[in-house]
Amino acid sequence: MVLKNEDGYELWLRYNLIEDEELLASYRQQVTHIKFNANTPIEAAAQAELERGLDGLLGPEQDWIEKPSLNGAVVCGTPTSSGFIDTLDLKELASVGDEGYVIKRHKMDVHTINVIAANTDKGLLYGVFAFLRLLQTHQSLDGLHIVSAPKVKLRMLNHWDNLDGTIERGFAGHSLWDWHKLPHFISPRYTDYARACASIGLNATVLTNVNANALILTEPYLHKVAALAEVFRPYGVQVFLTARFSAPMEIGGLSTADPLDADVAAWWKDKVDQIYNILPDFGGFVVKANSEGQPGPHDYGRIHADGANMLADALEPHGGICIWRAFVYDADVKEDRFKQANSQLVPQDGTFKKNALLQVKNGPIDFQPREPHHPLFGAMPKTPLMLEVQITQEYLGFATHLVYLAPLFKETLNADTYCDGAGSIVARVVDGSLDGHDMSGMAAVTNIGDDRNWCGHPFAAANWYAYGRLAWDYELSSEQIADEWLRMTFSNDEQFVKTAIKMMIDSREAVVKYMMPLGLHHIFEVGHHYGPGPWVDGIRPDWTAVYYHQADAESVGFDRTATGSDAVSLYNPPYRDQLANVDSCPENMLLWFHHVPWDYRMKSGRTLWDEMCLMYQEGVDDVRQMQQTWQSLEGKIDTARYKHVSDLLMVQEREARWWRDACITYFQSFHGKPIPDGVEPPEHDLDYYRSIVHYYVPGIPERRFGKIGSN
Ligand code: GCW
Repeated sequence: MVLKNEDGYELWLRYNLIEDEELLASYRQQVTHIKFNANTPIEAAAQAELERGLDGLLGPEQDWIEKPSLNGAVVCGTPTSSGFIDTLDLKELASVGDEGYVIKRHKMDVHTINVIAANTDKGLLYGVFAFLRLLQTHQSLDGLHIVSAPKVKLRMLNHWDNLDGTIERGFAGHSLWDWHKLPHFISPRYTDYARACASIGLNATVLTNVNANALILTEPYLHKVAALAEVFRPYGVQVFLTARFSAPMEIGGLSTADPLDADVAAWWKDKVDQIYNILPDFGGFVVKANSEGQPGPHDYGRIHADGANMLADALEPHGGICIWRAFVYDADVKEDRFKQANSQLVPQDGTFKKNALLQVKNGPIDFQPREPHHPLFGAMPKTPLMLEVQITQEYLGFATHLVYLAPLFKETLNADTYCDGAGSIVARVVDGSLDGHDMSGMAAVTNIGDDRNWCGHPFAAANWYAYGRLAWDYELSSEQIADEWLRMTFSNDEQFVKTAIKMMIDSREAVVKYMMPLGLHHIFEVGHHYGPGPWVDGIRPDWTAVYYHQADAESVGFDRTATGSDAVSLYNPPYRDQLANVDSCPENMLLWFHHVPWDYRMKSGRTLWDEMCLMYQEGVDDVRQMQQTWQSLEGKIDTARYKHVSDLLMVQEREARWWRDACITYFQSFHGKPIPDGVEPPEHDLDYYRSIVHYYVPGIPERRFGKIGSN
């Protein structure tokens, strides 16, 4: 059977007629019509989605609304919107809060009814998408009884989108937000964006880059923002904006942005009042301050909390929140960059207003292929800490490499901070349960652009999907999430799903091996970050590669034990002691914490040098395995998307060799040791790799390109 080519626009919300005749007949017998008393815009959106989904999946000939009997009905409602739901007296509703839902098959006399119940319209919206997901993934409805509620309150996307339409670290085209035509032209993509977000439980979006542009806070842009918010509102997606700390000077005419200056505080209060006049359900601000050249309170001898609290005070009367990024480090400070966020922020624990949260990256440096969990998690019990992860693959192969990130996200979520004994995992810091915080949140830097398939690589949308599913329930496994996404995006063919899941799971370790094995980190090309650059030096040390690997003729790696920067002391025992001891430090983190001789004996018995070379080779071989796996699936999905992935895997294999050869020749130049058997010899010499220059790499807006020394 020739499958119709698809362009990926529908993402995982493909409601194609179920091909399995038997299953289709069974579903049609179990699901015959809808009873949904939609009173609010969100309920209307939910009802429309349910009709759209059932029409697509079970066939358009059904008249989904008009049926007198309850048998086979999908009854959607809250106890107040539906008398029937009220009579069910569902005890589980007490545990699902404002956004959760209950889905069950309810037997009443000879009838069997499909119930989607919630306490609010948002819960119904999420319940409808969850119900449709069951059909999309061919789940049995027999004995159905799902009770689900989000573990984290704020489930947010961060768009590093600039007002000129470029996207910082974006590799899937230009920004979705057509600021020039807004507010009068509303692209249909905005609705599909909101549907996709709601389908995975995302409830907040930050439209603008954290390297912020104050213009977004001016009235013309606020009306443009309000037009987007109007589209997102029926899908429960709340709008936030990035606030440029120097805005009072740039658009307010003030001579200072000092947070302790009364005129500055008054300016922000007036500005926030103006925003809420235009956008009554505005979420609040996300702020990058005193980091990588962004303005902030330090410019006035103030501390982070002074800045965050000034904005929090302005937002508080409107119920808004201030999210202050903990991605702070200073070129003029000689301290190990790994430690600087803790040095700056831990002393301020407990001084932030109750409507201020800190947004903390998964690791202490910067979204590397593998990082230890950020030591701030567990170090600031009095402050709600949001987790920030990166979906866009700035350091993981752009939109060219197939890298499934759920295992990376879960590595951090499951990391034990030991701050309150064993089991004090990052996820429990983030969901607020460990320290009793009411506010909780996760944020992800999106990979979304205006490419037709939204994320560039046909598999990149899996990371948007995985982030949403984990922000709702971080206990979901990477495998289960991949299973859902593959079935909804491509096919329910069991062989395809099982095989592709393994390829996705393996892709996470593969990229670490062919880019930065054994704890190597931050060895990418300067500026655009595309490709290897272990030789990068000569600019501010913490933006070079040599600062992080510290290779010489004898040894390699960053000593972060007591004999070095002592960054390990930021962690709690037993993790701290495990890391500090070279023999117990996990080998995949070795060079994060130790400066070891090239002849150091690894657990395999091989020297570090031989192990590193073999790891690089293994990474290349892993990509070749992905190519073979994908070839075995030809014909299982449409030709267009099959070929798109095949072609990109060829690039990924070539670039994996590029990373391997550039790094091996570079590190070999220090000690001249032979490359071990089993590792393909580099195709060129070091000078060749160092001479490679790329122009107009995506993700670096023009204004930053070529300014060597930009990070
Ligand atoms: O990952 C780095 C990127 C910058 C980014 C910065 C941040 C938005 O190279 O492009 O700036 O982190 O997280 O603020």
